[in-house]
Amino acid sequence: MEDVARLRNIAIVGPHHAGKTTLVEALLAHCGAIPRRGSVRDGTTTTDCEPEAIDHLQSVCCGFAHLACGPVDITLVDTPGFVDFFEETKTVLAAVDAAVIVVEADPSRVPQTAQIVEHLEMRTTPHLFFVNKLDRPGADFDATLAALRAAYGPHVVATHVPLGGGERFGGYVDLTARKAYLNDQGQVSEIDVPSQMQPVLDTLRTTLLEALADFDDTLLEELLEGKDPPQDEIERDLCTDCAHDQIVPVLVGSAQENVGIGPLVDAIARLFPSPETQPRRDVDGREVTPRAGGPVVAQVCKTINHPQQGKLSVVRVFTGTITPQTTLVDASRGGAPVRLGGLVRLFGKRQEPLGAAGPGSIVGLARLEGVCTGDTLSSPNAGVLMPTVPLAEPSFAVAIAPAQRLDEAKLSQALARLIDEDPALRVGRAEFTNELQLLGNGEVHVSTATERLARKYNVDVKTHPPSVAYRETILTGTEAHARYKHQTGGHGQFADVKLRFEPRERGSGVSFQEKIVGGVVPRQFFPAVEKGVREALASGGPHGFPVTDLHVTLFDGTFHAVDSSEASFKTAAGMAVRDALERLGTVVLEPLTRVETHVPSATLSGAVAQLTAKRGQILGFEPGERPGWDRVVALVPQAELSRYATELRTATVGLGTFTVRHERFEVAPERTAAGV
Ligand SMILES: Nc1nc2c(ncn2[C@@H]2O[C@H](COP(=O)(O)OP(=O)(O)OP(=O)(O)O)[C@@H](O)[C@H]2O)c(=O)[nH]1
Ligand SMILES: [Mg+2]
Repeated sequence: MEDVARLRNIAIVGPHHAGKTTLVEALLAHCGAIPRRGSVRDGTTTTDCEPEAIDHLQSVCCGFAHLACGPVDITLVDTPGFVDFFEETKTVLAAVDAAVIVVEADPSRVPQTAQIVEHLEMRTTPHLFFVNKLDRPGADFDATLAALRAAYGPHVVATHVPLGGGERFGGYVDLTARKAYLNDQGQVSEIDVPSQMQPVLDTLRTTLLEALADFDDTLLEELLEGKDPPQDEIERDLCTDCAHDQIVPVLVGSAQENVGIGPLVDAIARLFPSPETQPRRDVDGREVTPRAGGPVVAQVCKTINHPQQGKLSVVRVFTGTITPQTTLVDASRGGAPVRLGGLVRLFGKRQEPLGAAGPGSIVGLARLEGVCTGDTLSSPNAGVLMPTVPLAEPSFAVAIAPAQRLDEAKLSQALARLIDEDPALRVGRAEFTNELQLLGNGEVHVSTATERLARKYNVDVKTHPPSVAYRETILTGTEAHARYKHQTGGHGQFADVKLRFEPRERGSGVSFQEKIVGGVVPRQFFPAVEKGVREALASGGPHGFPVTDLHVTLFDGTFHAVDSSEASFKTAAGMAVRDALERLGTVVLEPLTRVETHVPSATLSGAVAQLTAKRGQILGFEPGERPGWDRVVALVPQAELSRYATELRTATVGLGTFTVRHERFEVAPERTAAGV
């Protein structure tokens, strides 16, 4: 079992395509954890092991790997960068102690780091930036650094700078040690700092020292006296400040070309804290300190359902030591006992059996049925519950049905397993249409889930955009008379009704009343008439949609002492309804949705234009939750919103979010009504 001080639990985070999976591969190869690096393009990386990731050349869930490097044992969590998968990343961040944010050497990509940085800052998780892809033509380190500092403040400081850039990118300069390293085909050699770079390096080094001096008075005095502080003092400050999330170092490199990997390993080992100094708090605010002995407290940060190997719950052990024999309970489910089916360490898709997992470790627990992501597992009576990460409401839905009708039960089982693995997905019945829907955080999230359904659980499904719950109504009133008379051998059937139809206000539904005088229709048939009316309206008007917002009165009729029955009155009522609707004609009502959209102010006009183009009616503007953000409230026809999650992202560099709520039904414009 490792000593807790040796452990580093690091998430590799950052925007889509920044090079995270490639960087993990480079780190593993650098430290000898894998003999040869794989590539994203060939689908041979350690952490993109799910077929859906390989097919789409992008990570679709978190992947785990570990490496031993000198004095430290590092667990790396490769996270998916695509915004749809952010909820998964959020959950796993609760299990790590620090994060490397990978960002391309392109200032226009910096805004895409906002969500993750905000989350790390909220959790005060120590982090650093790794400016990647410096080998690419057009790579611009200076502008990227400036954009990072502009976005996140002066405590974001370069500790390394590239030697050249683009095609001439050849290595890096370590600003604290004032040493330059040339990278030639993976061979690193120290060279003299190029003299033409000296002025820039001096400026950047001063910026670094000044930032450190904000937290160290001795250093501040030395700087004021014009002294050059000794390197060990700089290093010490950097370690303390980074571990306390006060300073955010910026490192440089190319994951693909293996440049800057050594300094990154070094930074992870030296600047980032071990679990020893990162105690967590339980839901009551009590500190959970990592100790090898004593009761176990662990929390599930991810669930993996493997068709063959079964279920695996990935946990972060906060305190205590788990062995395959340890007795654990699920504290989040009333202390239900759980049976450990094995203890493993994850390396991509490989599972390595473990004898014990001490405090601070991230390990897999096999076959824990009934245990979900977020659950606290502990020794019995530990009395500790860890806080869970609240997940965002889904923003995208598809209607889902099995391709084969007989697979209905199989589908609902498979959906349950799918949600077990990815709690950001939901399954529900749509309001008004009662359609079965799969909901997630975007089109890609949901389509990845349906691909997984087919592959892992062998259920082929049909999906389509959610049906829009159109309705019909009448705009004027009328009366209708229907007589139902049928003679079949013995008993006949007879019923005669006169119904009055009047429009009602929007949203009021259907109401029914009888105004029969003199018993021309006996009381016992009133419910049958009402049932006939309601069923006929619900089964659809001339356009085929349920008819609503009207008042129906039974005001006259006749009956036959022998032949009248409830069934015949119900039939007659239905006939009267159809006759009235045919004669009156109906208008189509469409559901209007209240949309609250939250966007960076710079993208506001685009977001508003988009809503207006969707026949949206802007209700108002409010300042956003963060500075530089705005909220727009609009009323938009539901029919226009099926791809809004994707379209809004396009209009807001991937940052916009929204919530929706059904507001009311309104008469659809003729063009829309004709098209449905
Ligand atoms: N030129 C260059 N290309 C790189 C570098 N790092 C990654 N790439 C390429 O960029 C693409 C995306 O790399 P990934 O490692 O999949 O990026 P990612 O951040 O894991 O992407 P997601 O998981 O989808 O968010 C791949 O084609 C890589 O080969 C780099 O340093 N230089
Ligand atoms: Mg990836």
